[in-house]
Amino acid sequence: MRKTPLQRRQDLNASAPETSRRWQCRSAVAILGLCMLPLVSQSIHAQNTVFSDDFSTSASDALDNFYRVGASALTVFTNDTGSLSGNALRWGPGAKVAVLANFNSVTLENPGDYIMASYDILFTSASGMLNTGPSLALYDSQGTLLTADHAGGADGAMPATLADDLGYKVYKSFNTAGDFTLFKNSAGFAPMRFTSGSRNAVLETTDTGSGITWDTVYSVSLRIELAANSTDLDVTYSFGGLTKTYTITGTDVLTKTFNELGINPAAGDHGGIAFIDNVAVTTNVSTIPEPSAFAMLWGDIRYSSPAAPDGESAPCL
Ligand SMILES: [Ca+2]
Ligand SMILES: [Ca+2]
Repeated sequence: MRKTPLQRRQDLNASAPETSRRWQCRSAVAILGLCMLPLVSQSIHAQNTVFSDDFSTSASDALDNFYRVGASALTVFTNDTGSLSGNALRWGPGAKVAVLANFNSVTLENPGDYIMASYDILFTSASGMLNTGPSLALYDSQGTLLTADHAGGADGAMPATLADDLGYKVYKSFNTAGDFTLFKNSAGFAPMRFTSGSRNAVLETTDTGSGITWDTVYSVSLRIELAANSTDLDVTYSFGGLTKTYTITGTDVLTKTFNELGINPAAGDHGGIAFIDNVAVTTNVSTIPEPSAFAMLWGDIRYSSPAAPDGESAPCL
């Protein structure tokens, strides 16, 4: 029987809630997809910061994000020279101490994956010693993290949590010959450059002809990238305008996982006064959310959709 215009309008109204619910479900899926796209894209291609500290929240005698490895205490002072800004971490004359920071593990799995650490440094007074200078290291903690200051000697025995670490360290001295060095640290966290043997095996040393000038800010960096053969590590390390590259091969490849940062402005004989600032560790390794986090987000979408006419929840799937 042919329906009247009134009946056809009533039929249309009756089907509207279902149509609306389906449309909202599909919209929610579309919105979720749009929301996830930049997230996934960012995790694959973007540079992610896994650690940073500009010391802006540090009290004068406390380090928020670092542990001390060495007998000398450190202090935070204001210094606005060059790229230094506000608070900076100050090493006193003669201080034999490194600092260590832990961060979420980064594993280099695919060719082109990299991790890079950097900081800015300023020396304001000489110690009269040239066999010292800044170091920067990246380590694999091997599952045992330092979780409190180690106030023993920086050139002495390390606690068990540090004695198993594996990593690489760049060092620039005040000398102009044999002054720029890449170390392999296969016997634990090595705060100083002069402890010999496997503690500080030399991978490469360069005569740069350049010393270090007082009252000048330099950037120090160490970048480790998985090579095209998925086995070697391509390292780029720099101090100011000096840059070197080195490919780590064979048994020198100690680890492809890094979760620990080591810094020492006076990694040799007693140093002068130094300030560091703008410490950062970045990587291009993916940081896609954990499946559990995705499930929670998806659950929110499913159960926030409008209720069905009979009052039951209306999941989209
Ligand atoms: Ca600062
Ligand atoms: Ca360890």
